[in-house]
Amino acid sequence: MQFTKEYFIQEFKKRLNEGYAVDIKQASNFELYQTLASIVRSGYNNAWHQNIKNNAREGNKQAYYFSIEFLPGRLLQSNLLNMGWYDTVISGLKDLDIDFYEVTEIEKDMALGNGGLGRLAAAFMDALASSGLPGNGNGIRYKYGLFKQKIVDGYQVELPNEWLNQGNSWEVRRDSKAVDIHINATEVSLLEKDGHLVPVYHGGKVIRAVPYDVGVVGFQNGCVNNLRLWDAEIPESEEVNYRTLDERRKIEDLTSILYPDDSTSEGRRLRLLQEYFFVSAGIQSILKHHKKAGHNLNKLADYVAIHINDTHPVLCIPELMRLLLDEEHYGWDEAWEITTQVMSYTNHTLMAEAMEKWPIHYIQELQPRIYQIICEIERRYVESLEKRGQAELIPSTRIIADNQIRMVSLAIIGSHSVNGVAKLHTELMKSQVLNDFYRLFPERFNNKTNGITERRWLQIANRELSKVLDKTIGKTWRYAADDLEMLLKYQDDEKVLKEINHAKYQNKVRLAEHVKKSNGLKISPDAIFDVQIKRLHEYKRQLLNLLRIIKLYQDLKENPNLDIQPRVFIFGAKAAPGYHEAKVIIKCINEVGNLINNDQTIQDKLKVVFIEDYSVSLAELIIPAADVSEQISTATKEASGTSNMKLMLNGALTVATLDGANIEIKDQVGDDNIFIFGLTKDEVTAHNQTQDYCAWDYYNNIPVIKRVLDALIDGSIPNIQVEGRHVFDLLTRFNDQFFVLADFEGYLAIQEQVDQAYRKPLAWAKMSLINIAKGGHFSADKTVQRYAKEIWHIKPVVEKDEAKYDSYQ
Ligand code: B1H
Repeated sequence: MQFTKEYFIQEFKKRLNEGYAVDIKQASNFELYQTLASIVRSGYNNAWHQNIKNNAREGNKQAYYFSIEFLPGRLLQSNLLNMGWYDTVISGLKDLDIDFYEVTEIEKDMALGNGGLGRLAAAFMDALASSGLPGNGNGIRYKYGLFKQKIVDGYQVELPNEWLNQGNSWEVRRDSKAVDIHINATEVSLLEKDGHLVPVYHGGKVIRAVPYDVGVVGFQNGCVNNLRLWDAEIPESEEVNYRTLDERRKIEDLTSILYPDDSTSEGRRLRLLQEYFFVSAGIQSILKHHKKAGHNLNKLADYVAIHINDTHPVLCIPELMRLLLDEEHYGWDEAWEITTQVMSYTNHTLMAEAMEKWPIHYIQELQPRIYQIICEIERRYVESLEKRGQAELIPSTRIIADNQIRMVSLAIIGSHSVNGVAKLHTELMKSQVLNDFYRLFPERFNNKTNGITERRWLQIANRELSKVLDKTIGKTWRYAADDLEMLLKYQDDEKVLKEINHAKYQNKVRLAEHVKKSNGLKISPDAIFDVQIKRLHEYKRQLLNLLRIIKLYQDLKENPNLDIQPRVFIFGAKAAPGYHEAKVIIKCINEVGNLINNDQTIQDKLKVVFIEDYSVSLAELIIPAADVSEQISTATKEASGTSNMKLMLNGALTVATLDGANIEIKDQVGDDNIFIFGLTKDEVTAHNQTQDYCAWDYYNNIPVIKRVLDALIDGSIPNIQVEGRHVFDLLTRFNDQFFVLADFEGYLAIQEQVDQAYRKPLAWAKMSLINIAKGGHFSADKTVQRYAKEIWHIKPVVEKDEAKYDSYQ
């Protein structure tokens, strides 16, 4: 049946009445939302079911993306868009006098991730389905998403994010697919069974992993893939072993929180258990499926590609080995061959402190058999290097060292592909941090620059600009992101440039309304909206931005008539709960904001807005309103960045260091349409090698730096006695690990250019247009298509066929 507006209205009324016994006038937004979601689900369920059946019947090779984080945000609008129902539903609801956008606000963000890494995993889910590729996600169904951030007296306060309280409309619990996981055995012994020696686990406990599946709807192609998130439960047969509430709670806790407190050994053990839990559940489930389809495990790599997203799921490697050896009775060599053919790994960071290492005894306690297998992988690896005459590479690349398991080593040794997430990152991986591995296995290393879900960031988030695009270049860009380049023809067309500026202005008005409500602060859409939105981390250098704000404020205090373009500095950032320095920086941003925002003498030329509880949904509001995108990490530190891509696609101009994917953005838009400054990777590397950097020299010799830093400690910014001193010390006594002071003057100079450029609205709009036009380059569709072709060797199984979602019952 064709999904028409009339049909939708009739169905909507019927379901609302059946579900809630109310009519439209009485219904709450929650009831309206649930009703709408149920119609959407019914619209894709059949395609979902068919897709699973087809893949099994045709024996299509499938990718499984294992990630400890998935950060999809809200799904209602993107499902509607992907199904091709968006306009019909909006118009139907309008006829019913319902405000669609108000209804969408009810949905809680699915925030099962911290930042870029989790968002990338969600983008890849969407892109796989939208490319008709058979790809599944495998992760954890956390009861609490990423913490809810409140700012109290300028400090970050973390509150639980109970996103599941009102249920999740998009998930389906699949009891029949549950699997059991054995942990904490105290001993493993070998027993003969059916002519094989099999390990028998003594002691320990069994946990049941129950999957909740979320349908991932492809963009107007009828392809619905599966995102499988696991929850932990106590199996009925084991109930007597969990007698106290405390023991039961331990199991519930397993999937409660996204990032358990890693300052205690209990928290760290819990995190490791989470890693093993979703890995074991996922791999068991894949093998079951494979065997049920009647395939031989010898041929696993013809049907299955398993992707390890950062090292968190690396236990995939020993777990698959365990199942092949112990349950399927393969010999080591054959099992290893299968495992390495199936596994591939993405590295997302080269920061030493983020490289996972686990104490041996944690893994031993978790599962002694897994530890045995890791030891054997290590033993054979060391032996093979000795045989190859490359013993000198053993210490730096071996898996077990200093009583710790190095997860990166395990990942690289057990995979056939290792990729970085931007060209520079891959180059640094090969030439510096993982160079010894690169010398051993050059063929494994490759680059896959990140991408973004352009449909969400443009079609859904920026309807104003989308309308301008439709009018100017037609609608093909909605399907093929590269067609945005057609816009280049209009770079000197005054009418189009004005329309682009106007769209931006309307988005700024919308954001200003939000800021008025949330922060009680009036900001003018005529000012430059200068945006830095990302996790708070010293290497991302929110501090560099803040120091410049202080500098501008000092200049204005000296000369209130200073001719600068009014600017609103907008921050959105969460700090990891245990990351003290990051929290100190948040406090400083807020107090500098308080001082500036309440000072009448500077005539509203500066405002500082810290938008609390930054999320995917807030990003959808902020990004379309941004004029300037701050991408100012210390060169070599940001593996890729993805907000840089979202912001350029929405016409913001980037102020950037030559780091991560900023470099590729520059290559796309050209030097004239981006503002580059700062130390290069070679300069940073040289400072690190020679240890010649002296932050005190900058403080003592450069008056503008001294003046700004002194403001942190001389009481001129109220309420940061402790925090101001802390930041001052980080930048001086602790020698400014991220070269903030070295880059400060370059940053001031480039921002002066931004100030000048903004004064010429048409020239600015032209640069903005070029950024939008080139934004299509960073579509996640293209990125996953490269993974599909070059790493996973999977092929599209669904061709574009919009009609499929219309088989609506
Ligand atoms: C990225 C992480 C990360 N890199 C450890 N590494 C985590 C590491 O909970 N943990 O233990 C969580 C996250 N996240 C980001 O990945 C990079 O910093 C970005 O530059 C990159 O764009 C993003 C996606 O590749």
